[in-house]
Amino acid sequence: MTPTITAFERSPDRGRGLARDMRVRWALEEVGQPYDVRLVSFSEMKEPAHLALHPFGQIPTYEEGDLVLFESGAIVFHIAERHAGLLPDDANGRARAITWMFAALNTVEAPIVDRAIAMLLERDKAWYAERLPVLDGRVRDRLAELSSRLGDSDWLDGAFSAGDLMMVTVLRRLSGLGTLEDYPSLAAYVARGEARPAYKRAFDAQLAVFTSAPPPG
Ligand code: GTB
Repeated sequence: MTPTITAFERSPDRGRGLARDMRVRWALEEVGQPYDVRLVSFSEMKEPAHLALHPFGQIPTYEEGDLVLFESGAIVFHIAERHAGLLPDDANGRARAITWMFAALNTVEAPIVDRAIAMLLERDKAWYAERLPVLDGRVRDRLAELSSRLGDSDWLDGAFSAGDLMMVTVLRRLSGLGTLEDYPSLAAYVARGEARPAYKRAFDAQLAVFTSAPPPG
């Protein structure tokens, strides 16, 4: 059965692949599972039909027959569990790859999002100039630790896994901010992810949504 995912009708990132449908598209491409995409506007996301799929009125969602999922981490995990190619066969390797998925979402993405939200929504606050370096420091602490663990390896734990897929998409949230460039091994790690054929197919598909969309209004 062909799954259907949801994505922004018009992503604020203008097709840079930073929204969270990108990680789901990439996972589906890695395992060779065709998928359909239903595009939703910001207002549609808050309507009952979409809220029935996603309690928080967000993208991405995933529908496959009777199964409806939300949360990009849960969706990628589901795809990785049902198909070969994103999780190792041995139980311990599998558990470690899943650990890296959680680390990407809970430990690395959280401070990156905190900083992004501050930069987007809190610039006019009196305390912004003091708070930003604190948030930036938390991001950089995680990047230094991750870089140290990655060392000279291509991927976080042996062969490429769903853990790397998640970590690369999380680190890509830093694109264009000049932060990742201070951690050359992580910049190279992200570039290795972006060079994968499945990544490129997923990226092109989400970019096509933006480039083929009519101008707003
Ligand atoms: N924890 C959830 C998950 O992992 O699936 C979070 C889902 C989420 O944040 N979805 C966002 C959304 O639907 C889109 S991805 N937002 C609309 C809303 O909440 O009303 C976050 C995102 C949005 C835009 C950019 N960008 O423009 O660069 C990057 C990331």
